[in-house]
Amino acid sequence: RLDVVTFGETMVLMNPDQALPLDYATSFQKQIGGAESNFSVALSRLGHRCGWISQLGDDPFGYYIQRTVRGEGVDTTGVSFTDAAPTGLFFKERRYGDKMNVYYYRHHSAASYMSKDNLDEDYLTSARYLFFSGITPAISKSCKELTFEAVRIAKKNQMPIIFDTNIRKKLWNSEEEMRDVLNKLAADADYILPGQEEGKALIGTDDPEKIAAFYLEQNPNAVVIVKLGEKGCYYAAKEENGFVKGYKAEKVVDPVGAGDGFAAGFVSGLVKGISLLESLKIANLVGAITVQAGGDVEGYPREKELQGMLQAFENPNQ
Ligand code: KDG
Repeated sequence: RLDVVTFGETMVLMNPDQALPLDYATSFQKQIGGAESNFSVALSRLGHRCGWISQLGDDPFGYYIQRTVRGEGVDTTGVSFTDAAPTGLFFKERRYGDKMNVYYYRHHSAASYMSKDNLDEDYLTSARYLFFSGITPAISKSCKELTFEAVRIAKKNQMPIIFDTNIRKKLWNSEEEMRDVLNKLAADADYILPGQEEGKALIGTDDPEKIAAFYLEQNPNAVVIVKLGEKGCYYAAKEENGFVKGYKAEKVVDPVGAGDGFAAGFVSGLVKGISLLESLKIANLVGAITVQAGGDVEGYPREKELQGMLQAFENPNQ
C-alpha cells in the first residue's frame, strides 16, 4: 500500500553553472524539477512509499525524468507517455546571492494535457494520503479539472488531503482566478500549507494568524500551517496553535524545492503518526537542509541523516 499519492508536472531543469544573466550563461547541469516529484523524492528518502501520477513526452527528457524519479524509489506506475507533446523544460537564472529567477518552457507540454482520464481511482485510493500543489490547477483547464476530480475522489474515500498552495503567478491567467481556485481547493483540504508571502496574494494579509483564521473559518476541521521561511512556521487547528522555530541554514545555495521538502518532512510525521509539533520540527529541518544544495531534489536528506541532525539540535553538547 502507498503511504501517499500525488500528481503534477515535472520538467527537465537546466541549472546554469554561472551566476550570470541567462543570456550570458554558457553551461548548465541537467537536472529535474517539479514540486510534486520533488515532494515524492523527499518523502521516499525519508523511507515512505509515494506514488507520483504524471504525463511525460515520449522523448529523451521524458525517459530521463521517469528514470530519475523511479530511481529514487517513487512509484511511477501512474506515469504515462505521449507522442503528442514534449516534456516541459525550465531554466534557473542565478544572479546575486540566493536570488533566483525561473524561465519556463512548458506551455502545451505533455503534462499540460493531463486530464481526469489520468486518474485511476483504484490507484489513487490505494494510498493513505493525497498530496497536491497549487501548480497543477494553473497549468491548463484539463489539469484544473483533474485536480478537482482527485479531491472529489479523496473526499469520497475519506482520504486526508494535504494541499501546498504553491503560487506560481506566471502560470495563472489572472490573480483573481488564482485566488478563487486555490481558496476553493483549500476549503476541501485537511492540511493547508501556504507560505507567509502567499497569504498576501490569496487573502490580502501576510499575518500568519490571520491567514490561518481565514482557512479555519472556511473549514474548522482543517490544520493550517503557514511557512515563515527560516523563522519556521505557524500552525493553527481547532484546539491548538503556535509558532515552531526554524533551523538556520549555514549557507543558502538554492531555495527552490525547500517548500516541497518542508511538506515532505511534515507528511513523513503524519504517516508515522507522531504529533503535529514534532512533525513540524522535521518539516522545518528538511527545509533548512534542502536550501544548502543546488538543484531541486539533490539536497533532500535521508532518514538516518535527518534523525542524526535532529538529535544534534536537541542535545547540542553531546
Ligand atoms: O517547488 C519547486 C518547483 O517550483 C520547481 O521544481 C518547478 O514545479 C515547478 C514549478 O512549476 O515551478
